[in-house]
Amino acid sequence: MTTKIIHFMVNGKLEQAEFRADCSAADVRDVFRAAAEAGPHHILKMYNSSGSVVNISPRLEANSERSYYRLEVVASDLQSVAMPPELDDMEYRLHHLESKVMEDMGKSPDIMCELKSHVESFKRKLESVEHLSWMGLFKDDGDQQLSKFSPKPKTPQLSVQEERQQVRRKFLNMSSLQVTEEVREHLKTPIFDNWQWEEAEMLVLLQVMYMDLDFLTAFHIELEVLQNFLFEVYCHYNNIPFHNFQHCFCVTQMMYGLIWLTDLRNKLGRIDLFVMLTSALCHDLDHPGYNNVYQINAQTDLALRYNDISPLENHHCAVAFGILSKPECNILNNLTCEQYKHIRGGMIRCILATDMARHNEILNKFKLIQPVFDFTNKEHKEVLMKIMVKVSDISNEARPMAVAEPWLDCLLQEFFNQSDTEKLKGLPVTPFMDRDKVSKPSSQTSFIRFVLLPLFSELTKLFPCLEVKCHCAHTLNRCSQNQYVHHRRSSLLLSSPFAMCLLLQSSR
Ligand code: LUO
Ligand code: ZN
Repeated sequence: MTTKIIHFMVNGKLEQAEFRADCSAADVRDVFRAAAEAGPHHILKMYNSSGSVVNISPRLEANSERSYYRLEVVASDLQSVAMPPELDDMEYRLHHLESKVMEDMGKSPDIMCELKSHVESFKRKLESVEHLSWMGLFKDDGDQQLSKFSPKPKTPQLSVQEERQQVRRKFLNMSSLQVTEEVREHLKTPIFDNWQWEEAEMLVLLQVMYMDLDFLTAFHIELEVLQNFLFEVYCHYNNIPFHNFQHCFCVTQMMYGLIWLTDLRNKLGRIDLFVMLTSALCHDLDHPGYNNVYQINAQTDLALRYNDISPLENHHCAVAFGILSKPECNILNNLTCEQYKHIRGGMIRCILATDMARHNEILNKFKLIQPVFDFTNKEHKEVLMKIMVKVSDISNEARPMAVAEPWLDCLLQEFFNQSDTEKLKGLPVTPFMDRDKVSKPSSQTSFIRFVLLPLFSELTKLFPCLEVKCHCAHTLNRCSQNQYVHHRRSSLLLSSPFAMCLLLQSSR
């Protein structure tokens, strides 16, 4: 039986589907609906490589990976999704009551607005089937996949400000409750799945990290000030595909896991742990979604202000200290001058070190000192802290497949946004950002082989506990590009919950 291969892009991912000659129109539609993770009420549209709409049917022309179709979910006729009757009644009663009150008082009192926003948020909850899970009830991974690729759809009727206030209210309400021991332990492992958690829950977990490392007692930080600081950091990350608050949380959580995994609490002073965790938290503040190469080529305000020297990383650090300059957010308020200078210097060094243009400079320094590493040597500790923040920053690939995969799509989406803009403005386009040039498996395989593995294997020489008996790692060299995805899926075998699930070469 002859079959036909269709290559298409959906949610930032290049997919392919195979159809037999005799398959029905409904079969074809179901395959594409599933690939787009579209619900029964979504409308699908397919565009060919020249951008015109084509019909989704068995007569769809076969194509190649280069001339892929683009599959989009263009709308969801949610109005046809019947709300539970009691909710409709509630809305009706509310509307009727409001019109009555309007007659008497000539305006709807605040309580009415409050009630209205409660009904709206309850409605959204129903639609999005979210439920509280952080009290140890893990959300199952099944069909409640959050839409990972596009930035979180903001609720249209709530402004950004109102949305943030809602997150703040949820955060403060939940933060007084106890997190279970199971969640606390899970938080220290690299298999933590950020996709299962809402932003308000992440803020609670960040607070748990600061408390579990005893930073509040050690540095006389009032809980309310820490909460204001964490919420302000949340507000200063932008709603872009990759460098958003979720990325900040992942990097901070990986740093937290590494601190426990490498037993750094007994090798570095608590103040240096505080510098690393807070640097991770702040390292991409107010990222615009366009990297340094773009900033410099487009001669943006940031490039101008920082003379083309790591404009983004300088900005991230400046925004962090801008937040800390607000008394209600200043977690450094009760420190000695000595401590403040140490922390400020450490955060500046660590955040500036996340500029990937300096990757080799920093890694080579670490390679030099690693064989004779001395935990009492100031310079040695400073290099190690930079390495730890760098590792946390780019280690999505060290997480389980289901967690790492969506991050690569988010990253490519941000890179494609940038290269599209560069093409429009006639600016140079970075090859691995060009949607017409990049192939996911090959760019990722080379990133792992040339960037991530050398970094991790050097760190593992200092912390052997990071070594994982992953029998497949060395076969990474052998696997050809297009087997990358299949191979990686099979090779992330956790030897133990606390081992880094890394593709480490048996570098002995
Ligand atoms: C490395 C990097 C730089 C900027 C923004 C994101 C990233 N990350 C990644 N890049 N972070 C995680 C990952 C990842 O898993 N894959 C990639 N892959 C490609 C795009 C890549 O190779 N990026 C890259 C590599 C080296 C470099 O400077 C030495 C800059 C970007
Ligand atoms: Zn980052």
